[in-house]
Amino acid sequence: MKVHGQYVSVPKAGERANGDGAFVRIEEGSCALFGVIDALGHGPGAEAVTQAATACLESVTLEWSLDRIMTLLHGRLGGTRGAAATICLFRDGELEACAVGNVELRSGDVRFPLVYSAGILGVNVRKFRVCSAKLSRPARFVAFSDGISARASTDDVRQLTPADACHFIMQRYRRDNDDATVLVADLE
Ligand SMILES: [Mn+2]
Repeated sequence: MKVHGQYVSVPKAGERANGDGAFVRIEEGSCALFGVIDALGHGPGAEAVTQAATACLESVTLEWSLDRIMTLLHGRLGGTRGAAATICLFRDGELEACAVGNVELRSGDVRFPLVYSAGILGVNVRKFRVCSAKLSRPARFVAFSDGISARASTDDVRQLTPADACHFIMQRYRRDNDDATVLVADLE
């Protein structure tokens, strides 16, 4: 199994700080953790929350369950304004995903009925809902924050590399009144 992931993240028009963020961690043995984070609001305060979330996710061991990773992240963001995030853990041919708030996750290749967890990371999440799918063939996943229109389609970018797909979606579907992030991960 191999993982290839790319993302693009930009602040809202006229803003230098970015309250959105994304990361892709790939470890030997074909294990990967990746996701998109959208802190509440925008500007420097939101950017600080997203940076704290990314730092937490960059340092966590990938031997943990996704539920445990989300619980740690929730604790780390305690006392902040909070964030929405969709985080994915790919291990042994199986993808697990957990979405708190409205960061979308889509795949045109496998049925992946994501159930969103209610609440705000760092503020109030009662239960993390983790969805999983065994991948028996290559699959592409696209995650994006609400700075990207929900009309964005994974079909449009089927033939593009992950980097080109990110740029295409950003150009065509970005709403410039919010920070915007798109991440494309090919799992094969
Ligand atoms: Mn947003």
